[in-house]
Amino acid sequence: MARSRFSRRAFTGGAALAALTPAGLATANTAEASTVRPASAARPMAAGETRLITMYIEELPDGQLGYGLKPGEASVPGPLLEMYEGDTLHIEVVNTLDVDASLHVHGVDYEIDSDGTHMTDSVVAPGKKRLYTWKSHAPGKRADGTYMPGSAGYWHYHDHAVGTHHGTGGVQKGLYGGLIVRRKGDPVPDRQFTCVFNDMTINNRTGKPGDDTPNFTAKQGERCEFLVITHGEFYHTFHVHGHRWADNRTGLLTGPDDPSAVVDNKICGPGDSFGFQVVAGEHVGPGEWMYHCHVQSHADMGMAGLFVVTDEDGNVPGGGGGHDSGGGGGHDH
Ligand SMILES: [Cu+2]
Repeated sequence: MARSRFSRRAFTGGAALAALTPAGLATANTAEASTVRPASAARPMAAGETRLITMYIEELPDGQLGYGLKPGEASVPGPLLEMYEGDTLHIEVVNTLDVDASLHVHGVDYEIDSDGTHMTDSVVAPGKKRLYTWKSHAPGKRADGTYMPGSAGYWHYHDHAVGTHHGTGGVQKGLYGGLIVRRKGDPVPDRQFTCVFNDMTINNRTGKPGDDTPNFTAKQGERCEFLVITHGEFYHTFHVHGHRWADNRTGLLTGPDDPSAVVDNKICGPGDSFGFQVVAGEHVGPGEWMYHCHVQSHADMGMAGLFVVTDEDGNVPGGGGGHDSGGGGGHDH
């Protein structure tokens, strides 16, 4: 059986009104992106922990921009960060660019000087460092008796300074990444995948020949966690073949009476994020399961990749077998 082939068209970049020109059929995806959990420096914290990490903002050889945990290791997306509710994460951001850059986060608590915007004078000047502090909290009750939600969720961070007053250029070029905040007792995955729909790209890869969209590889039976983030100018719908999840905080039903809808397709617009866990190949077996934006023209323009589920030996039926998962879990996301 031939590997999946997607009809693609070129995306000429950035702006909302970017021209979209046909480029015909491209070869199947070969890019691999797989993170074996935990990625060492981004490891989850023990609840109540305080930790300091350093994030480097760098220009990549192809002109894109990324965050990285070590010099020379910036990537698009940036490293997937994890906290438990109650943790404090200090992030020293080193800006190696020649323009202001920053780190702005969704979902967790921070004081105004960690906002990461020009408006609050909390950006990092070229060649400088700045400390950002994120905190998270467990759910509880407010003094007035109302329920106070905890920080747990599938969140994300991004630049808010490069290119325009709001960081539009930084986000376009790849300055974004995922943040997962867990609640004590949440199931922990075997593998994690960050999928960012950014304008008409996935993780800033266009799906054009030589710029394949990421594939996410797992073994049958592994618990896989997807974090889906959207940036840019368009709304998208994330769909994965053969797998489904609960439309709630964790993507898992809490029991037979959990009223959450079970879905396999979810709409997401700029700034949104959601996540879920699935068991790879559960009830369906190994295979090259497509994931893609279900806005048809977006899929046609290249917003599609593979969730590659292998058997125990790393083979995929009909798929040519193997699909080396990116150097044993090197995390390309
Ligand atoms: Cu789309």
